[in-house]
Amino acid sequence: MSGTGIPQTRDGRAASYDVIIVGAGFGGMYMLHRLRSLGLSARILDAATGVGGTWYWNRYPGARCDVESMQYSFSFSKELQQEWSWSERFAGQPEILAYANHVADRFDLRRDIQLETRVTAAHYDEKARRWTISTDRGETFSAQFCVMATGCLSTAKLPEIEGRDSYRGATYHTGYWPHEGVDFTGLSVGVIGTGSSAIQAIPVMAEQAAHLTIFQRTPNYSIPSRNGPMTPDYEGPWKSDYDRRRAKARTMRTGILYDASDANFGINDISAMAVSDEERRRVYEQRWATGGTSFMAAFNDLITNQESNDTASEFVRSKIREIVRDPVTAEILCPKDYPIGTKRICVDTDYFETYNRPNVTLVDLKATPIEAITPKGVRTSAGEYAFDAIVYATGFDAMTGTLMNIDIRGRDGMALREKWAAGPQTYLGLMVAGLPNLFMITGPGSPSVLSNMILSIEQHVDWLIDALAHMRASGLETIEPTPDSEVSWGEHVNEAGHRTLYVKAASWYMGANVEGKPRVFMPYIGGVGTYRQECDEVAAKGYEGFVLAPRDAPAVAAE
Ligand code: NA7
Repeated sequence: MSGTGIPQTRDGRAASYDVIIVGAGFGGMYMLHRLRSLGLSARILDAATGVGGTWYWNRYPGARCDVESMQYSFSFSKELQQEWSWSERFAGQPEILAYANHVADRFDLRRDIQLETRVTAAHYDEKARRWTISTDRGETFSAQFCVMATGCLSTAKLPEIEGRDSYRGATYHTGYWPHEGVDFTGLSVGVIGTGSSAIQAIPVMAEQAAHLTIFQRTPNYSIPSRNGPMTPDYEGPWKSDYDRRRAKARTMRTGILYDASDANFGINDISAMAVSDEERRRVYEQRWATGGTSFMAAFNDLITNQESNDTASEFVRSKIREIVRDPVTAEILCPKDYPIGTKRICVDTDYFETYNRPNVTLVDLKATPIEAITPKGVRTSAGEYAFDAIVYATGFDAMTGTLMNIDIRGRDGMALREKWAAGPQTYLGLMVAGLPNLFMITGPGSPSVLSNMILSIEQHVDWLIDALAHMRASGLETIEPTPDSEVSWGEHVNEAGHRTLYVKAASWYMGANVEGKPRVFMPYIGGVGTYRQECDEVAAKGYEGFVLAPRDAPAVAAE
């Protein structure tokens, strides 16, 4: 407390705000920017030493976005999108982090961002109708609103393997990569995991390390990115047609235009089973040659029809067998027990080709499981492998992990950890019943990880800003979903998931990569365009499904 009696933080600033935002990634920064236009006081808290969120942490070699740079970027400022130039079709992590820093400077955001501060708790004070937010620095902040811009893949996960801490060499997790980089020259390195992060890192690491041994539990489908330098011919039409293209992208299922010059924007709106074998193969070959996630838009039923999906899965397997020279290795790399696209499809540069290198070995953990990490390396049922370093590319406690790590307590002391014990429950992925005035950006129950994240961030923030503006104009103090609206939204999200093949895979979308985590399909697969309409309709109907209470309302919201 200061001498004036106003609570202050360690840098002597006020500790009381209209809004506390947790997270200085793209979601938190855009929220802060928009809040300023409403005249609300706000502060971002983030554990990192810099802005950028996921792009701050994920610095592993080869880290790259799988959405094209012209689209994985903010649309809210015409000046920003015109003045920024991307150097590649798919930007690498350093460039995306530079962009995040540019955004922080260009919009003068840093003065309201407090770094090196991890939020540990957020408790709702029903009497004051405010949130008390505590940090690992021993500070407490008070705010009317709390915005969790905490990202979907921000809690890295180490595997629970016996002896993990006994290893004497260096260990790294792709999601917490050292900022100074790692030089693997001349080293023998083990990599555990073959998800997106590993698939990007392995080709780069293999060029440096003396020997790379990859431990694969589940093979992944991966499509070549065909990444390359940005050319004026590509950038020009985007920049001169940005408004129309962005507007169109907002209506798409994933928020991405796969081919902006195509009348149907790269979506082939026909079933894979409605064409001949030759035509199907031609389409897949063409998508393979173009590269990127547009492969999954080759036909309109690849994620809903098993028979159609089988044709795409088999095509990718045929490509793996073509590329990888050793037939035994090729077979181990071929995914066979889940439909393509139902674990996040990977996008790579020379991933399968890397297995043709003499300094790369693949270990099939299905045949020879890991028994332990030893002081020297990794022991499988077939023997021990000694390494100078082990890289864990073992993923994240996705979508809910970061929120569950914060002690969030709402009305009547209700703990989010308990409420979500059987899986996340939200209304629109934006709010939780019992947590008034606490918002999530791209929370579970919204399209989030199934979409172009920056586009979805903008949609959530814009919706929230409209809601806050409405509340201010109408003298309203709190907003909170009703339990009924939360239940029916949950059913809608679940039904949408079960209409697809996604539920057939043991993916992090389903919580399957974390022991004991409930198996629930967490993102909303109704599509970005549909979801936007649903959110807009809710707002147009006076925030249907929410209770909005005026300043002098009794402390407990009525339904
Ligand atoms: P992922 O996609 O969750 O991949 C993690 C990988 O680690 C995956 O291959 C796992 O195999 C493997 N894994 C996890 N635990 C173990 C143990 N105990 N033993 C062996 N292998 C293990 O994480 P990423 O970081 O690659 O990508 C996450 C997202 O970030 C990605 O989708 C993009 O959106 C960006 P499993 O499949 O579980 O058998």
